[in-house]
Amino acid sequence: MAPIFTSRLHLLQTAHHELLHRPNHPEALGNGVYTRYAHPVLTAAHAPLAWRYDLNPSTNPFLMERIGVNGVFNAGAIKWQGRYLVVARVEGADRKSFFAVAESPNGIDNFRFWDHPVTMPETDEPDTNVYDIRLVAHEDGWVYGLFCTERRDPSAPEADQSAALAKCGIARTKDLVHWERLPDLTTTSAQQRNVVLHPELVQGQYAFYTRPQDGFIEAGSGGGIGFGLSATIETARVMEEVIIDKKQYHTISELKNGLGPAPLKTDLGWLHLAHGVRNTAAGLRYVLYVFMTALDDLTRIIHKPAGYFLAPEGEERVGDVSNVAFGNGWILDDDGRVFIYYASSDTRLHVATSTLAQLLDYVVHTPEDGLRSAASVQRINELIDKNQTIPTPTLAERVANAAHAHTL
Ligand code: M1P
Repeated sequence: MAPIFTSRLHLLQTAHHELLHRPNHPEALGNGVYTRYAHPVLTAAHAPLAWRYDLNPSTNPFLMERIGVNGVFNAGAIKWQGRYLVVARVEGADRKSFFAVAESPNGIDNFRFWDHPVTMPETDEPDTNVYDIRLVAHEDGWVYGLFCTERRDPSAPEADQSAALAKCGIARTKDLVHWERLPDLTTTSAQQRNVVLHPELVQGQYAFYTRPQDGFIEAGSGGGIGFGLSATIETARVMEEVIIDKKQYHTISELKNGLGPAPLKTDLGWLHLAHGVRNTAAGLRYVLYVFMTALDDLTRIIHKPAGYFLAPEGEERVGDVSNVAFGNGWILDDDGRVFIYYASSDTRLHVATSTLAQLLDYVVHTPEDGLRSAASVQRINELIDKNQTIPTPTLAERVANAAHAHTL
């Protein structure tokens, strides 16, 4: 065996092993709503060596990478037979995305891809690119994956090689290995991305959260998070979309928004994670926000904290598409912990942990957006006034509090 092959193989395997086994640890303090973790849970470097290298020394004597992986991000998530699974968007150096399952024993580290990426069947109209899957364990017994399928816009002139059509692809599985592809969702909108299946039937029908838009990038006259029903999932058709959360001037969702994962059912309402997009001189900025809809009316928002829940920070701000936080997967665990899988800048996948109790407190008690600077000042003044009614702790209490903080 060529020495260069042997030594490179050893170095590659060692580095890969260390990366996959690197313990993750929570970042200090945080905002009390959720806890970020120090390391991304998945990156391009987590992709198995066997996906990227021909490991035969006679056909790859330099042990060079044959197939490049560019990024691992925007993952759906599910707790499956006691394991924490994400179905990540893996993007190759060739710009094609595909899905791959990675699992972890604890949801925060030691994520490892299954041996093969997902073989997603195609419809009669082959997908050029598939991405951003939302996993839903539906009450009908199937696990559904709804994702964006993108194809070149057939009406675009030959000179325009970037015009694309986005639709919602639908597939279902019982084991996350074998997927049955169903026809793409039909709606009245020109384009659809960020479509999510509600986990329960509504009035005996399949319920979809949509994001109608006119163009591939611009929401245009469409936009907002929509909601509609389809009598069947086998040929899903949503002919009427009610906008439940519209884009709004001078908010984090001024340009567009879209739902993240399927909502979590709670005693207070359906808890939603979504992303909002605004334009800046430096390009689009994607942040995550949270809202809640009524249990008896899925189109009625009953709580919506102002502004963002999570925005890209530090290194998260830089990547292939910088200044992007995007989340399409979360897991509510049996003990009330919530694992929020969010990607940064279309490059890597992170986790933040919270609890249902914290998220409910956040969604119910965070002030709503007053939509004017004066309203924001008024909210702060109200908080200051409230805080000024709290008695100042004595010196003895301050010393005791400091001692307690050290023990945490
Ligand atoms: O590049 C940022 C995101 O852009 C799109 O999101 P949206 O449909 O809301 O514009 C998607 O392509 C998403 O994958 C990507 O992270």
